[in-house]
Amino acid sequence: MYEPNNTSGTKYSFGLIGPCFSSFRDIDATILPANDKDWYQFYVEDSGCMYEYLRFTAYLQDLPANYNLGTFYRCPGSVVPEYTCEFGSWFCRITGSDGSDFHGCCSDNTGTAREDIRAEIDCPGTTNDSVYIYLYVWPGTAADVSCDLYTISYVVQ
Ligand SMILES: [Ca+2]
Ligand SMILES: [Ca+2]
Ligand SMILES: [Ca+2]
Repeated sequence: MYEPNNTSGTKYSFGLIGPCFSSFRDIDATILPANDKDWYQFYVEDSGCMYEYLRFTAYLQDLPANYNLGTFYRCPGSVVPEYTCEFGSWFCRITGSDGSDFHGCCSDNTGTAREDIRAEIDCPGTTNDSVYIYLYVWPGTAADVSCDLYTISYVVQ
């Protein structure tokens, strides 16, 4: 139901999340056919009742093969976000389908191990911490493919 979403430009958009309450969601989808990639996006609006930063947690689990998770953050305008990468995730930057940079946290454990990411995200120079969040799932190799579902669970606080 989320396809086609193989690039940052054709991501599936969930639209607006929040404001002012914790938000949870599960996404169940497949990596199929081989080399499928899945992009999702949503927008978190800061209407003044958020903390000084946005805390975002995502888990990619129930993996039938070696899949990996990236989460990328974009502040309004061209402001580059400041953020941490926790739960064993690492700072990563990739070039999107429109040629622009995506800054975020990635996790690429081996085998069918789950991928966990937590980030505290700040848009510097403004008290408005509204942020676009992108989720990116990609397979380790072309052999990492299955008709069984993976699950992304995420929490915005
Ligand atoms: Ca897919
Ligand atoms: Ca896809
Ligand atoms: Ca993995």
